[in-house]
Amino acid sequence: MIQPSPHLNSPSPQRFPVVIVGAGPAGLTVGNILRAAGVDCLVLETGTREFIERRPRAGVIEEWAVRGLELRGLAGNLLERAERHTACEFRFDGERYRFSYQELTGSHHWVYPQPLLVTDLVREYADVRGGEIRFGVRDVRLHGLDGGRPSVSYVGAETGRRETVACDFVAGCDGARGVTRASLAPERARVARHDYGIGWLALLAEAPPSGDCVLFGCHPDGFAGQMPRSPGVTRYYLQCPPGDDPDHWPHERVWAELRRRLGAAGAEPLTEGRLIEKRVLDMHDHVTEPMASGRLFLAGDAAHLVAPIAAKGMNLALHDAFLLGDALAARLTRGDDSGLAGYSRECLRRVWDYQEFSQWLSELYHGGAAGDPFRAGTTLARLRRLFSSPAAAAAFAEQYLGTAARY
Ligand code: RFL
Repeated sequence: MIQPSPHLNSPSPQRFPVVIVGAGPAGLTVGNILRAAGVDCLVLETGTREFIERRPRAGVIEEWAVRGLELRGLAGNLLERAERHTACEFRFDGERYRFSYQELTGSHHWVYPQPLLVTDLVREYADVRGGEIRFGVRDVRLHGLDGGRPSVSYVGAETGRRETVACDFVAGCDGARGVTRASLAPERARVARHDYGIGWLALLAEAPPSGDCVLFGCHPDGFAGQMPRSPGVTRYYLQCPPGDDPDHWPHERVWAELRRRLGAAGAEPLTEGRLIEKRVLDMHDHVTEPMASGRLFLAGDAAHLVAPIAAKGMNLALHDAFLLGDALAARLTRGDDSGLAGYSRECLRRVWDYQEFSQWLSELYHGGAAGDPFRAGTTLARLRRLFSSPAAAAAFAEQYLGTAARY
């Protein structure tokens, strides 16, 4: 709901052309693009700088997204430190099936932990490009989005007082649990939802990866995955009931299940390590359409959540941010409105494509464990087809890497 105009009790009301709510990959990328174009903006973030620089999440970044960051001067550390991945491996029916997508397409994935990317983006925004950012803010509210004079108010971390900032545009980049999405007029925005009815136990292990690539175990007892993050830290996933309690998964049980579900003839034994993160994620998606209303533009998880099944969420957040940053800069420096007018439509094409791929992939991962012999049969056929049909392999590679010529 749009809040009524607040009582202006900030000592010195301030003005920025753009207020960005949320300092995740989406918000910080928009901020960096605006600063590079000489546009002033303010980022408001509920967490502390230390918190956002450490929060573990994504790792897989697609090549087009890395090139987009590079084009905007934001990929220096990433290009130096990220790992290049050229293949993934499926394990099913007790066998290993390597899928060498680089051999097939010439394209690859990058693996760079999200906290490192966020650290790079904050440093560039605040310390290099002189962007303004306020951490630890509370109770952010948006006002007057439908008129020509919107504003954002929040309770400041140090002052404990409500501050108000006038602006021309608000970028809602505050993630899936943020507040900006709720400010879209309900009669103008539709939220489409999908619930997979599946949980994943998301784990981070203090251990080097077991093998040189991403592993997908499609097992009758449930999916298991391994995603290398860095030489000393590896992410694992185990399918579990939605809403399961992570305490049901002590160290021994986790490693026994991972060994079983990722086991295959000739596979290296898993390298075990201390579990430094253990949480249950319920797999669901949602998409808000359109992603804009009045002076508010949503980007990233604030607009669309895609379950981490296909490792797409941060990639979509970056895609939105490139479009929104460029569109706002064009509007504010040249009066060119075309980017903002087409923003939502342009983002949603890739968003829906990635949502559809996640659904397709979900059946590949989970169909064999659904307890339904018919689904187990079709899932096995789908898996085998990837390794017997060059056309199916090429289609999978294109979606996995996000390399379609058009969305
Ligand atoms: P973020 O990263 O959630 O950032 C939002 C920021 O907004 C702040 N915030 C607020 N600030 C001000 N006022 C409020 N009211 C606020 N409410 C929240 C938050 O503190 C935060 O700093 O959203 P953004 O920028 O849209 O980025 C999205 C990505 O973080 C997300 O899609 C990915 O992490 C998803 N994801 C993956 N994506 C990939 O592309 N590749 C992957 O390999 C991948 N792996 C993953 C993932 C997500 C995971 N989890 C935890 C759901 C693995 C996991 C386990």
